[in-house]
Amino acid sequence: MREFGNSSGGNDLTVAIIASRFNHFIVEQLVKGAMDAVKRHGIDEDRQTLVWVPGAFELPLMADQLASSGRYDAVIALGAVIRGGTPHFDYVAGECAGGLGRVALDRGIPVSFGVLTTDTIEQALERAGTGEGNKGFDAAMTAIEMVETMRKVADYLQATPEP
Ligand code: INI
Repeated sequence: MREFGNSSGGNDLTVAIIASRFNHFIVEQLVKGAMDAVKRHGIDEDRQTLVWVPGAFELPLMADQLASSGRYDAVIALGAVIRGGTPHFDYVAGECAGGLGRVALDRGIPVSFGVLTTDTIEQALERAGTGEGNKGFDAAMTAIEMVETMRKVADYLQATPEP
């Protein structure tokens, strides 16, 4: 039995963080969390790029531009879509999630979904706290883990003949 995906290391990653300015006071906490995770992995600052876009709806297009450049191992997308009693929520959140997923599949690199989708500002703040309770931190950890695991699986597939 072969197992992949149970370790992390690797500080040779190049990552892009994209963040939406909408609900900036929440998203800036997610950015801090993501940068904390990236730093804990020992990824140098010159291997990190941070790009701000107007809202969560714009995240997929920016993710696609960065992912298609071939310069990044992963993209970490951060935002906060808060329902606030408007149907706009469903359109923005749906397009954002679907678009980011499509970029990952089209471009073949991890694009992690660090976009809060909540009913209230309070719920969003709870998920943008320090340390463990920060979805930006989680999204960055997920992206890093996926790069590491995809590399290992690629190495394995290349080195091993089909049975
Ligand atoms: N963008 C967000 O990131 N969060 C929201 O909660 C939000 N709401 O509620 O409308 C939001 N709207 C803006 C949207 O992302 C686009 O920037 C805008 O529609 C222009 O394309």
